[in-house]
Amino acid sequence: MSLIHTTSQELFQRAQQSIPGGVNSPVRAFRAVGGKPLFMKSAKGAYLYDEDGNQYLDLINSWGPMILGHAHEEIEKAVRDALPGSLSFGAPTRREVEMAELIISMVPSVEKVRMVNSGTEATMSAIRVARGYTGRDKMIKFEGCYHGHGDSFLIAAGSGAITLGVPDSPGVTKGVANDTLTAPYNDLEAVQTLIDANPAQIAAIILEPVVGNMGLVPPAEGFLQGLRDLCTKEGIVLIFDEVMTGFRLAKGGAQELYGVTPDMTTLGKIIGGGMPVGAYGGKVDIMNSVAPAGPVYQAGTLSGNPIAMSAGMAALSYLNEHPELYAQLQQITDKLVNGTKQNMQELGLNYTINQVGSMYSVFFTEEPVTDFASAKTSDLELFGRYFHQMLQRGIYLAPSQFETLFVSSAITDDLAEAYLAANREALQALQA
Ligand code: KE4
Repeated sequence: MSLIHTTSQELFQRAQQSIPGGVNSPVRAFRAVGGKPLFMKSAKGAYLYDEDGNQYLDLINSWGPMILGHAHEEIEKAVRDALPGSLSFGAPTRREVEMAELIISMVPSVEKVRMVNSGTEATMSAIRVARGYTGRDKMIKFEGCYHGHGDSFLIAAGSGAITLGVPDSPGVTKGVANDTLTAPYNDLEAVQTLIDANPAQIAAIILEPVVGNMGLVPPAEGFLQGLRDLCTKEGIVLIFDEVMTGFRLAKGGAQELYGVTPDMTTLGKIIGGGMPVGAYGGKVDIMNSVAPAGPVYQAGTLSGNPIAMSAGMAALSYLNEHPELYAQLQQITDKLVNGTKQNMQELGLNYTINQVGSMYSVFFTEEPVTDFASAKTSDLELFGRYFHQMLQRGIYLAPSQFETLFVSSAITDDLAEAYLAANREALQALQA
């Protein structure tokens, strides 16, 4: 079934004349999988519709935010109801207080929280606060983890950076890079070695408590608690970057799921219900160092924007009031993963699949994938062919081996069956 993509191709041709690479975020350009990106026109529930009228079952969901599916009535109503009050004031509003109180009630580590406009702003700000609070300069991140495009993080970065082969981006100065130390994910010994080599110099350790940006990699048994203990002992600020996992793996994110409480948490994606929202929060004594309460400066014209708060409040309130949704997401994702494993077994294939809750990745390698090095043993050419075989069958996957899939509550059992039928045909086509 070859879908017609004429309009998308025309738009992509035009876009490349006015936007770098024709996209406003690199991973959307399909560079890692070949072919040309599709331009989406609308979406509803589990489906995306492109400019040529093709329908796709969506397994990206805007890279996480659309956990309730697209155009959810309660989120759209909240935005419609907020519109007549104008779009932005640049002054404090009631909704921001309500949003902060709701986040604090849902996320165990957050005692105070500051709203920003993206996950990148959240992580950039959190690191500055940790450095200001401790008076230390260095930070530890993990190879393959992605924390947005802030300079400090574009060292051994995952997601689009590794997808495009620039895990250490040009433009990041040596001075900045010198203050970012890296260790393999799941390697506590490597972290201890870095701490021993930099005594009393490390302000923070930041990580994805469940990694989505090298493909899906769960924390090894004891890894999160081990980091927690090390940070407590050394006076290092432990930051969980829950931009992906927050409100997705549980109401309280990965920190609730694994029972390990960081000192600070960064949030994004779901928090905005599809609108541009990020946030960072944590212990009161750390957050009270943030201006104007304290000396660490951070600001934003549209931070706490009333329309974005309305969408975010509707999304978080729905999740807070429907905790049964997480069991539903677990069940449908188990069906997708177990069905894929069964398809592979019947076809004599033995690729690795990692899953936590409603996030999962199929790695085109037979090795266990526990860190960046093992994720990179995947056959990227084969992944690209699989991606297009699924796309031709109306299944929209992340266009990179180094990304995770995000399941929405709009994916029902019958849609999972359709996905698995396409998956079987796509895997068979790879063998032809
Ligand atoms: P944004 O600045 O893109 O809102 O958030 C940055 C960020 C921070 N932390 C984590 C754990 C993240 O996954 C992200 C962004 N995730 C990517 C997907 N891998 C966004 C998609 C894109 O770059 O277009």
